[in-house]
Amino acid sequence: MRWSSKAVSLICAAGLVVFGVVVATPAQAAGPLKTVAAPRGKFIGTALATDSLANEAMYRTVAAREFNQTTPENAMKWDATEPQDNQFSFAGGDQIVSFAQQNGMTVHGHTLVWHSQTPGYVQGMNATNMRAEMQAHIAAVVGHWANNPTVTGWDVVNEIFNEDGTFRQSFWFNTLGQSFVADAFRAARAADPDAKLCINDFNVEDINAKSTAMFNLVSSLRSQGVPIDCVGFQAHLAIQFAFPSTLQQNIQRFANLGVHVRISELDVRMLNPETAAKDATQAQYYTNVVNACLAVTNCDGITIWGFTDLHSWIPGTFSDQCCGLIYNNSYSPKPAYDAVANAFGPGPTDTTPPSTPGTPTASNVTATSATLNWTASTDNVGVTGYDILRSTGGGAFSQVGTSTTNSFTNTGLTASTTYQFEVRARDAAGNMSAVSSPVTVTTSAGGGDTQAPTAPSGLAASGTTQTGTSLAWTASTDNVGVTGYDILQAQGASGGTFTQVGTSTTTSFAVTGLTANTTYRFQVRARDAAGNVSAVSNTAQITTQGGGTTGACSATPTVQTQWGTGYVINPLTITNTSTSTIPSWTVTFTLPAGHTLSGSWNATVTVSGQTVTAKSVSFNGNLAPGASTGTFGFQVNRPNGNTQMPTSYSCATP
Ligand code: 9MR
Repeated sequence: MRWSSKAVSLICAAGLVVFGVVVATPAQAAGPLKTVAAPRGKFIGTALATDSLANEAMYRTVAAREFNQTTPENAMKWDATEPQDNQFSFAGGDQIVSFAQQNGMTVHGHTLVWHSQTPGYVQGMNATNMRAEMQAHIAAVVGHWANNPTVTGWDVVNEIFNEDGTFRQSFWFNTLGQSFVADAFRAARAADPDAKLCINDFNVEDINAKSTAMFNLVSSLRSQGVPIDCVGFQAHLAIQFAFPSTLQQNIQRFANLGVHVRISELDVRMLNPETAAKDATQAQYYTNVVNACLAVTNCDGITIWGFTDLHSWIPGTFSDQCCGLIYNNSYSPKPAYDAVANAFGPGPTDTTPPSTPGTPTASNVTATSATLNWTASTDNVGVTGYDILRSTGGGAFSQVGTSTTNSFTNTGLTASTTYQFEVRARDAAGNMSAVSSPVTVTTSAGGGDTQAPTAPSGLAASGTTQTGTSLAWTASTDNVGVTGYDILQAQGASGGTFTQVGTSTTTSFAVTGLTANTTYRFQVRARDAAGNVSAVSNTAQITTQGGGTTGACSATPTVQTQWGTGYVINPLTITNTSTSTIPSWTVTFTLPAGHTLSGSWNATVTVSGQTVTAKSVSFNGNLAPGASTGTFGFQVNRPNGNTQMPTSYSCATP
């Protein structure tokens, strides 16, 4: 039911008086929410609190009926999981995970590294100890649920930015610098290679300085090979502030980086008292959020930060505000409930299961792991993923993992042991296919191969631009097979340390994110199926091209991503090269023939022929001497395969 003004007045007439507030009691819309969200390929979740789950039957009933995803509101935070150093307590998290498991919900872990709710023993450490403490905490907490397929992902770092896009001066940042972010993601990946690893923040719903800082960080971390898979937009909204009108555009630009996005903590608060009119505005905000997520393929779903106004963080934090959720204090659905249900649905419930996946084939079988591949199944509303089932030595099959592709690597196997694997598919409406025929796999003997691959040779760089270069080398050989290569990078013509910036399963790699006019050296090394690593190859050296400098400022492009018919330059870094503050800047550059601008952010842009002119906006024009802004970027369409890049960058003031 749409919450029309007519309906509002009818319902107000029949309203209930609860705690002195007139609260509407709409007829229940098409639901439950998970039934209307699933066919659209989105999850709909709620934050859950352990005490309410333990004490209130109604809370359990509604949560189980409506949602197919949950994020523990507090139970997996540091103060709950490791209140004293090395004393772990997983009871609260386990309680939520088992409720989720019983009710077909996935669990998103929240949160590993945060400035809040972290005990004092961590905050006072020196850098060496704090880094080790963080890594050990992540290993233990992520490791605890790593083999539980119900726990599908984690908020690895939470709320690391200030509103102006600078790093929050938390004890993490003040002690470790921004390196803690990459270190945290690497530790989480090591603890659970299958978990989706997210960065999460608030006030990043619109395209603004903070969300752009997050965008730049995610893009730079990914170009360095840091394992970051997803971005959470908390969406703690309030009707006294305008709806973030660029939400869809904003989450789309992140999705374009290849990450998944999620609305992670949605609520829409209002100033006291709650009224029917405010509830209607709130409902519209909920509609808008669902529509934005529906419009972006890589938006996986929405977690509401609780569901009943009876239990919400809002009144405790804002004493003059309330009522941000979709059920009222007495568990009656509010207009916001209808808004969510109607935005997702209603639609006929799909009952057709996906076709049975093909029999898996096994490859890369080692003493401890095997990779399975199978022919994808098909489905009328779309296959959303696969369950992988395993039997040991002819015993019963049980689920050992899930995959959203038609491939899966099972690790932690025992040497010289025979297993059987089957797969089944799930569709967007939750229907399950029949299981495939089994494949039999016998792991190799332990101790195994210790012979390293030969060192790769003939490493050469070509196509060097201001921000990147293409590496290619001659394959190495190995007795049990080369599985991939590590790419190592050092800055300067000599000295420095080689660090790994990526991996490749082919004999080439595109390096991105380099600084203009800078010398780099590269090496590669090979890995084999048993985990042996070769010696490094010869060293290839390059110097990136210079950026454009004119007068008081310079403009240096970074090619963030490119595909056959387009590319994104982000950021185009503007630096004040003069000795006095500049109030604003204007950059011009030339697009190659046939290239057209298809989007830009955080500058006022005009195009004349192939010449693009971009002028700073209110928050990124003012630059102190030597200061830079990395907020402006743009996207270009090009004829397929034409790899030319814009030229003639020049920067002027004002
Ligand atoms: O809802 C949570 C509340 O119960 C806790 O007391 C509070 C502690 O800081 O955290 C609340 O959840 C926050 C979440 O973990 C991170 N984003 C903001 C949320 C609301 O404050």
